[in-house]
This record gives sequence, structure tokens and C-alpha cells, in this order.
Amino acid sequence: MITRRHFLAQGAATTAALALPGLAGANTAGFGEIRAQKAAIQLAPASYPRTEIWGYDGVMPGPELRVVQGARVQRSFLNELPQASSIHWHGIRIDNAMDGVAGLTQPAVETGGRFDYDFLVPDAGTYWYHAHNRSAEQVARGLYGALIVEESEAPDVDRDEVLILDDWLLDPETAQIDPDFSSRHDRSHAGRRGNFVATNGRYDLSQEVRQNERLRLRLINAANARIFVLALSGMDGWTVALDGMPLPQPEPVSEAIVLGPGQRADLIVDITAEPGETAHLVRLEDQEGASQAAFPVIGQASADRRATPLSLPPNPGMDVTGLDAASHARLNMQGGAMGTLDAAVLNGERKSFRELVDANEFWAFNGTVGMTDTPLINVSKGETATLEIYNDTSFPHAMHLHGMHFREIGKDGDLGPFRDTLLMFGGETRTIGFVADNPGDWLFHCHMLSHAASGMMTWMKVT
Ligand SMILES: [Cu+2]
Repeated sequence: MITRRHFLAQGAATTAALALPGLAGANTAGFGEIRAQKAAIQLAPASYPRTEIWGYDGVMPGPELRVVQGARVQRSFLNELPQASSIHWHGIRIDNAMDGVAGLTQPAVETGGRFDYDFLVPDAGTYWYHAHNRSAEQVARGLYGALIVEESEAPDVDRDEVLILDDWLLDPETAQIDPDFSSRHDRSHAGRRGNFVATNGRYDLSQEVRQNERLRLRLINAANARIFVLALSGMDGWTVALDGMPLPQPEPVSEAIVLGPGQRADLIVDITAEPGETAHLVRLEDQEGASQAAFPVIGQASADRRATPLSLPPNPGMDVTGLDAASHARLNMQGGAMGTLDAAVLNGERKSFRELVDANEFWAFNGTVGMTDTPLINVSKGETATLEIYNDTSFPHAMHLHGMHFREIGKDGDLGPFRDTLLMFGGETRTIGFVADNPGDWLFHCHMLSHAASGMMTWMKVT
């Protein structure tokens, strides 16, 4: 049994060992190299061939980067892929120059090139890193991993497990990744959805547990487009953080957990199933449930369940104040199949929807396809901004803001949890607010990556 004390001691020992100069390939300490490489992994069941993927350090998911809050992360990124690439550190309130958005915060790193990422992680929580050049292809090929920032005082759990959820679009005969990453249908509808679902690269992920054991489950949706709807079976628990940021109070998991692409949820769960039974993280789909991850129960950790967990400590400087005097903007999301978009500006020219379809572009923000010369929001550092978003399309979208977290402002003015990705369904109007405390050019885009690639991308400027 890994107790909290052991866990912390182990963490400290690991950090010390890897802090030795010249040690290459360190996965868990604050510095090292990270290589984007081609590799082959056994993704499908053993009767299928191995699947060619692109992975960080040749593995999928990429190495779990685990550091303590406030640490400096240094990774020299080496690109050994046949395409230019970059790494985005999703959810980190990061120095803009290190945000990894090819074409906005840095040039894409060409084949054989290198880029030194070097940044501080101000917030504890569950984050992830992934490719941010031609993301619809590169993330689908496997270029992602977890970035875990530990609280200086870890919560009292027996185990801490990262579960990265993804789906893959595989050829059912060869188990190879479908190489059409700009499919007209995927772009214009719900995005690229896979036919093979996995957790941490395994379709049959199974971890032995004991009754009344307490686990922290860090759920990360790394899929291109799939919305995961999840439930617990044989375990019971609380949501303690969303998109990395702690909730003020642990919230009992009483309804399905809905995770759009890019979103995360931290749960603290107690195993309630009896020894000999199996607990599951259940994926709900079409009124049915499938096991997303299995937890066979062997023996008992203790005779009784523990008390309700404490909330996680809040991250520093997280507040949304000044909403009354905020600078306000509006975003109309338009386009897609079964939408109302008649025409939009593409590369400076007004095009009919038919012409957009011919160009394999389908989505517009405020009448423009893709990035504009001027930002959607342009504010001074420290200013508060609000953004009303209308999803005038027939599809859900997961809107991700880089560099800062926001809170949703309810109809009656109540504030929702801090998030970096807002899942919006068709026809919804929602409003978010944030304090623009991080200077730079920040991307704001749909994390359904086929949508981002075909128009759903804009940016904000904080000076
Ligand atoms: Cu979208």
C-alpha cells in the first residue's frame, strides 16, 4: 500500500535523483528532453498487428510529467517526426512564449529541430501536454501526455491514478490509424470520432484495488472530438477539481461526469465493491454502459469507508472580480452541417457557404473563418473581460482558452467553477468572465480539433 507519506517520500527521492546534472531521459523531474517520434504499440487486442503511432519519447501516452507546484519545467523538445510540430501545455497559466502554439507564440519546430520549453507551473492540478501544430492529425496519432502538478501538501489518498481517455479511428483489419485527418464529413459534423476507445493507450485497462481503498482519479479527455459521459460502478466519490482547478468543496458524484475534449476532472473515490467483484469507470453511450477502466477488488484496505475528503487547497491569485466594469465581447459560433451560415470571410474574402464547403472550411466566429488580424478581445493586463458566446450551430463545441482560466457567469450572476475549456451544446448562449492577468497572445478555439482546423479559432490579446 502506498500511503501518502510513502508517496511524498518517493516523490522527493525521485526529484533528488533526477536533479543530478547530465541525466538524460528523465521523465518525472523538472528538466530533460522530450522527443516526438514514430513508434509502434500494441493498441488493439493481441490478435491485431501493432499500430503505428507518433508518440513523445516513442510511447503513448507520452511520459507522465509530474512536478510539484511552483516548479520550473524545462523540456528540450526534439522533433523527429516527418512534420513540423510544437507542444502546448494545456491549462497551465504559462509564460506566453512557452505556450507552444505554432504560428502564434512560436514557429513550428521543423523535422530535426529543437525548441527549449522552460516555464513555471503556478497551479497544482491535472494538466496535459499535446501537439499544437496540425493538431487534428498529430493529437490523433498519439502526441499527448499528462502533466501533473502536485499540491505541496498532497490530499489523503492511497493512490493517485492518471486516466487519459481517447478514441482512435482504426482500420478494423490492420489496426492502423485512418490517415484522412481532414475528412469533409468529420470537419463539418461532430469531428473525428474513433471506433476504438482506450484509457492510457489500453482498451482493457485494469488495476487491482482493495475495498475501501481511496483513489484519486485524474481523468483527462485527450480525444479529438469525443465527449466522454462517465459514471462510477462499485466505487463512490467526489469531484474535487475541474480543468486542474480545485472546487471550493468536494461535490458528490451523483450524476454522469461529462468531459468534452481537453477537459479534465479530478475525482476522489472509495472502492465500495466487495472483494471478488470489479469496480468500473463506466462510459455511458446510447443508453448503455461500457467499462472504460476496470478495478478488480482483491481484499480489503480497511473495514470502513473514510470520512468525506477535504477540499484541495485553492491555487494562488484565482479570482474573478470587477465584472461590473468588465470589457465585454460577443462571439457567434456559426457553420457546420445543418447550420445557418450563408457566407463568411475566408482569407480576407467573402465566400458563400458553398464556396467554403468547396474549400473544406466549415466554421466561422463572428463571420470569419479562422484567425483574424485583430483579436477578439484586446485588454490591458489586470482588466476583467466577459464574453458572451452563442453556439448558433447544430453541434457541441469545447471552447478552450489558453493561458488563463475563466468562470462561467450564470443567468442570475452566480459564478461557476474555474475552467479552461467550456463545453457548449447547439443553441446555447453562455457567458464567461476572467481577469486578464497573463500578458500575451492567447488562442481561443474549439478543442474538437477538426473544427479548429476548419475555422473555429480566434485569439485574445493581453498587453
Ligand atoms: Cu467544435
